[in-house]
Amino acid sequence: MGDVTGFKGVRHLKAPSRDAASDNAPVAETVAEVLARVRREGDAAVRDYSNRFDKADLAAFEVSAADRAAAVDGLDPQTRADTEFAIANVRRFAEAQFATIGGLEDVQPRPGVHLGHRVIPLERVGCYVPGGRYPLLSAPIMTIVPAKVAGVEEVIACLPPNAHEAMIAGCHLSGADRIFRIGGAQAIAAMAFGTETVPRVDKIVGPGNAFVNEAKRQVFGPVGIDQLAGPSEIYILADESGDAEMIATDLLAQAEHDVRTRVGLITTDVELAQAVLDEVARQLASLSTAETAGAAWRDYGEIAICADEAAMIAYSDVIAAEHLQIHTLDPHATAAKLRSYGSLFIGPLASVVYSDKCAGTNHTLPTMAAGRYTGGLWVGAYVKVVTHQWLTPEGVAQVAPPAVRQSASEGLEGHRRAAQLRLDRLQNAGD
Ligand code: HSO
Ligand code: ZN
Repeated sequence: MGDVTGFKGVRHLKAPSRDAASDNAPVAETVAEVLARVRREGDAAVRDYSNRFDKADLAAFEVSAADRAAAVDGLDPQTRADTEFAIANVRRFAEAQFATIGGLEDVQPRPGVHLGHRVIPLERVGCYVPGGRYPLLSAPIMTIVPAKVAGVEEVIACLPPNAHEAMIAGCHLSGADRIFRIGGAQAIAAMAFGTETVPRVDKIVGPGNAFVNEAKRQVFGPVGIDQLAGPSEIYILADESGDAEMIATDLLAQAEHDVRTRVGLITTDVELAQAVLDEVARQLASLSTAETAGAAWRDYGEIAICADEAAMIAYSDVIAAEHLQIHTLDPHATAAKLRSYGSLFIGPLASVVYSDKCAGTNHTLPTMAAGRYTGGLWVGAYVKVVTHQWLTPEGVAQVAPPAVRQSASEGLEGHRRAAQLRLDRLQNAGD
């Protein structure tokens, strides 16, 4: 066991053998081509790419009201009830979060200088709903429900043509205004530029494969995006109170997503580290998704042993895992010391799987250390906070003279004139 990280107080029982960030597929060129063609040719290009990439030959991209109803009818009653349970929880939490985002009416940094801000929902948002090997029924809920809570007028959902029917039901029950069977980079292009049938949106949210991600990166600017989603991640911080079976189970629960899932244990307890290593191997033997989970564990699995809690926290903050579980004697005290993560799971009863599915916090979270500068998708991502001001003559008397001087010293004569003009007008009016 060497100090592979070079991180003080941290050594590895198992180090990852690959670096997720450097594994980017060479997709940029293909994506640029798709974007340019959809922009130029609209629906015709979308149709062509759907044929080519998704083997889909659809008469219409948009899911009709009848097809939406059929998809919902096709859900078995328990799945429908579980979906509605999840929607209700995500909505309640989003509503409570929304209540914390307030307008600001009248702040006066100086007499007569009135400043404020307004919270304005985006007009039209596009939610990309991934297909993937397993239909994640909670995926449409996490992007569509908070958009509606924020007051977005029109929420568009795009999902691959071959996506499971239940995903269409999920989009409908979550409140999508329009649903299109379009996937991949062509979906991002259609929503970013607009086509004959797909309206142009103001912001695109939701995770997807490497092509979707790259497409979001390339369209960003004229259209907003939430974040770039990498493969899922779970890290667990544990001391001697950690339960090896539970920790291994939770690690493998996310490892089964993708062969590039990053999973790790950061612990102060050497015996627990060894027990988790053994337990992962034992559980993999009977896990039906072991091919994926095992590969992820082999390449990206990590068990780091820390000299003390401070080293554990410092190391965890550098990793900034998408999901971070805390299994320590005083998990709330540990939680209070952390500052970089996507979402936190405090104590052994809080498992990532509950939040993945239905607890109510959003499961669209920052990966690849983006947790150092952002949290996950939330209702606040669907609004703009925009400022305004108005001035009285007293306010002009306050701000004009410094603005005149600053403009003059910067050599900006036009600015100086505009700043001076109001002073002159007020002066003349007073004469
Ligand atoms: N862990 C995934 C979300 C998910 N997993 C949904 C299962 N269902 C990304 O946070
Ligand atoms: Zn998951």
